[in-house]
Amino acid sequence: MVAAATAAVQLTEIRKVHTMFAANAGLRRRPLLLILAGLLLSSTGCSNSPAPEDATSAAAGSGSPPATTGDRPRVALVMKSLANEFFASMAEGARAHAAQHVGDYELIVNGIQDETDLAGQVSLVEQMVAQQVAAIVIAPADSKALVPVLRKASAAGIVVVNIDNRLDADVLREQQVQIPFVGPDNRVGAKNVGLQLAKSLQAGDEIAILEGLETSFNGQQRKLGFTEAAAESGLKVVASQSAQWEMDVANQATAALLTAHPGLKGIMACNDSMALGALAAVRAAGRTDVRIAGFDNIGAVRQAILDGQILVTADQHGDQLAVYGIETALQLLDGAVAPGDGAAAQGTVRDRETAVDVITKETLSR
Ligand code: ALL
Repeated sequence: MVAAATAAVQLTEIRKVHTMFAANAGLRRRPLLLILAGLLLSSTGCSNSPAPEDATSAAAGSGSPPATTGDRPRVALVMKSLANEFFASMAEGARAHAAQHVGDYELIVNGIQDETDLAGQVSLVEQMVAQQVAAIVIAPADSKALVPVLRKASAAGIVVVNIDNRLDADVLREQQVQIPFVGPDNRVGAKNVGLQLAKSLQAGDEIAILEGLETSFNGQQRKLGFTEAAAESGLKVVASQSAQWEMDVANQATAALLTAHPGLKGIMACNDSMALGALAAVRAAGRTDVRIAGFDNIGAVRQAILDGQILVTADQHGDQLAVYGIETALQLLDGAVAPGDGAAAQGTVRDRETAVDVITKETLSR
């Protein structure tokens, strides 16, 4: 009982810090949801936007304005959970880019509120198709489930660019749709993070992996990278389970793991939200000997690294990911190139691999 109450208090504290950093990332210390709602409402092309509370569908409308306003194409950024700071900074990056290229395109920003709301994301794409945007740049919540609706978008003449979480290659092939991918090598990124964590542990030490949504390719790749790092370093993976990218789920999972495996020495979390949830559980259990790794480099985790509470994370430059995707979309809209896959011929857009860097106390203090 006492432990559960302490855990709840610590999770609340970590949430507060998280919200503060998210607000700072989005600027002016407003609560995260308000910032996100603000982002949505201030995006142009959202004339039918509902009240800020309904941020999920704020970019959607029933009307069908043309793909271009004046001679500017409308580009829709469709993200995942807007409760995750990773996507708040992605939106900020995209908006900054749009502001610098006002004459080139008009940006519509939207996303879902819950990591597992696949139907919500499918419906956002449908709404963007109905609005006849010129391009959709999407970080899919699921690597398979989004393909059919994106094929529809593509068949409707909309340029589609996949960022962050790669769509399933087999399903794309089956559905005969070519969508370029812009994003990092998650397996390599996670392996490097895992190796860094291993440096502070000893061969034979027990670790656990907190996975993302099982149906997301980047989550699967990070799990593989962590597993490889553990194997190479002689660490024993005693558990690997999904915490669905979510802080609360990771918090409960970690509390249970600490009870089931009292000798646990490390936790490799496939994103920073889950690393923060794990940290709260570790602190609530009074454990100071459990090392934690994350992935994303969000503000609250940077602070936890500086404070010595989380050991390492990966910076996948979320604020630039959407920008690269938008640039690819604009190139395709230009008509000089066509969409293609990694092995595409000249005159097509190839996949673009983006950077992923290991972040530690040392790199942050440079
Ligand atoms: C992934 C991103 C981030 C994020 C996660 C949660 O696609 O790469 O690591 O934390 O989505 O939605």
